[in-house]
Amino acid sequence: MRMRQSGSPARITALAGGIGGARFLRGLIAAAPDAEITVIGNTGDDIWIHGLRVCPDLDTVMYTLGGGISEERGWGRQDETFTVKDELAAYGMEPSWFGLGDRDIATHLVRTQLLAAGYPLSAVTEALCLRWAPGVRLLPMSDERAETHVVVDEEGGTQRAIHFQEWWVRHQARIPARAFVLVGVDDAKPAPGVIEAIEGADAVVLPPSNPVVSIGTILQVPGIREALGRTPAPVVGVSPIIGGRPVRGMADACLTALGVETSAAAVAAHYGARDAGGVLDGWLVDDADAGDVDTVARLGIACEARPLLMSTPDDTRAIAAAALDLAARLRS
Ligand code: FO1
Repeated sequence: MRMRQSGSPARITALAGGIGGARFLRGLIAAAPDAEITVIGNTGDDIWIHGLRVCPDLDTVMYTLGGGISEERGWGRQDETFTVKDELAAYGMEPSWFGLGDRDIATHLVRTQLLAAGYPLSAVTEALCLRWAPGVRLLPMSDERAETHVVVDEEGGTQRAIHFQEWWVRHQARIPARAFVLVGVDDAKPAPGVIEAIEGADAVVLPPSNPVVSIGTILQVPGIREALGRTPAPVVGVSPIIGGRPVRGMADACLTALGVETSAAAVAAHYGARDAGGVLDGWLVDDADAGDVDTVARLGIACEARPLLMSTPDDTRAIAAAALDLAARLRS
């Protein structure tokens, strides 16, 4: 593995979803300040709202690392107002359940205009990042549209698919998901630079993002799972489940929909060991799940227990450093 003087890997690639993933990335930058970090962002949450293209997970990474995030919400901008949202509601415009902030709308106006001008999402994301300078290269998983829809029960025993955002925001994931469908994924390709970032990395990290609708979505883009299977870089993940519960968000509702137990070991098994056709070489679990270490190790995944709560920036840096340390030991 190419290492910098500071001992951190030279090139790190991370697959990231929204809030938990973005917070972890702040720690990753602190743990490897002179590494080149590429983030492959989930775009399955993307949605057209009032004629604007909204990319929640790309924006959460960009705002969080760029210093513009609303810390209390974990999404959207700090110092935000919702005047336009209220005006749209006054006209009776739906959906009214999705909160577009006034500052945030500027991002979507820029993105929508650049997309309309014919620029691919990867170029648009690069342009938006010129302002925010997140300190990483942020790539969408694909330039093609692939949106997560959720199959839910309807009255009368039929089922229908609703956009992920409607399930997540309007229904707070409280109606059971029968399946997740990534609409358009068959025609989606990895965005430019994505495969190279995986194959050319010295370490690949899976942050504690939602393993189903964030990391799992990225792994569905044709070519990405295969690239993870063949990269010489060790692939180390951080469990998003601590003590049988997700730290935030509704990963449990997502895992249940797939019939996967909400546990650190079950998520590792769900990702699979690389030498068994999966994607993981290493897996960090919280001390609360130290009892899972042997189970995970028997899957062929190196597993270590340590505190995983990202309570402070220094805690987060230490978690990221532990992931990089495990990767370095797996590589040597
Ligand atoms: N999440 C909510 O719970 N309520 C909202 O009204 C909401 C609006 C919103 C607007 C822009 C954006 O980028 C994200 C937004 N989110 C909202 C969060 C979003 O649903 C999730 O962050 C991701 O899709 C899942 O990671």
